[in-house]
Amino acid sequence: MNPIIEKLKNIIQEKQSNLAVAADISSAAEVLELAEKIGDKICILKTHVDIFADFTPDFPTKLREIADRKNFLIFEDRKFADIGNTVSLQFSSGIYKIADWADLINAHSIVGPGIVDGLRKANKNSGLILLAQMTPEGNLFTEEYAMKTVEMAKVNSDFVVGFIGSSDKPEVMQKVREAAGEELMIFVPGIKLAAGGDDLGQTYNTPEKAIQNGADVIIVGRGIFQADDPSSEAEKYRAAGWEASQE
Ligand code: 5BU
Repeated sequence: MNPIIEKLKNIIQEKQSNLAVAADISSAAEVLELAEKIGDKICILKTHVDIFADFTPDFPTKLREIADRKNFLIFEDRKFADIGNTVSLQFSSGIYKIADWADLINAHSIVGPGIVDGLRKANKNSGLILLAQMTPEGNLFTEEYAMKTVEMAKVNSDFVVGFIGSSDKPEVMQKVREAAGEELMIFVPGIKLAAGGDDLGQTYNTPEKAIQNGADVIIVGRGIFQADDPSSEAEKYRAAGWEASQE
């Protein structure tokens, strides 16, 4: 088992928070400000570092300092999707050097187990999340694909920590939950207190629904960082996610 799983489960219990915030802001400086504001409420801060206009190599160092002080993990949502050799380079090299700082990363299983091996080759201390499902309308993920992804995770459980799941096909997520066993975790984006969608195909479900379907961690982006007061909004999602998990 990847030790990141135990670390994350401890954070969730200690902070009574299964909330991950997706900081999809195009300024690294603003992401650091957001992390200071909401850091006490979350178990994970999820980044897309390739959207920053102002990325510098000290961003991960600064975010790490906040993460350690406020006790949350950093998840770089890079969604690797290439041959093993290429993803190994994308993970370790370039401007971002994700392997040096991300606690969690994710990858598409569509390319086969070589992607897991390629990422493992460059891995230092990260845990890998495989995409068993996605949230957008009209996505091509099927039940068979999700279950094969679970199999791929199980034979790589030294490195893989769990799955991205989606409430848009709740029956599939429930099957993933059953097949995943106790250790592997399910991370679910597409969460808002008011269900619905956006104008680009995103689908939203409530924290309660995601947790009922088997989510261990709920991922909320615009619902929190676009609020007038992200900190009090994060507290609402933290409470909703935690209370649902206790039922
Ligand atoms: P939102 O603002 O709460 O819609 O942001 C959702 C985040 O989760 C965003 O960073 C997406 O890249 C991410 N995401 C998703 O929405 N759906 C998926 O299936 C996966 C990731 Br995988």
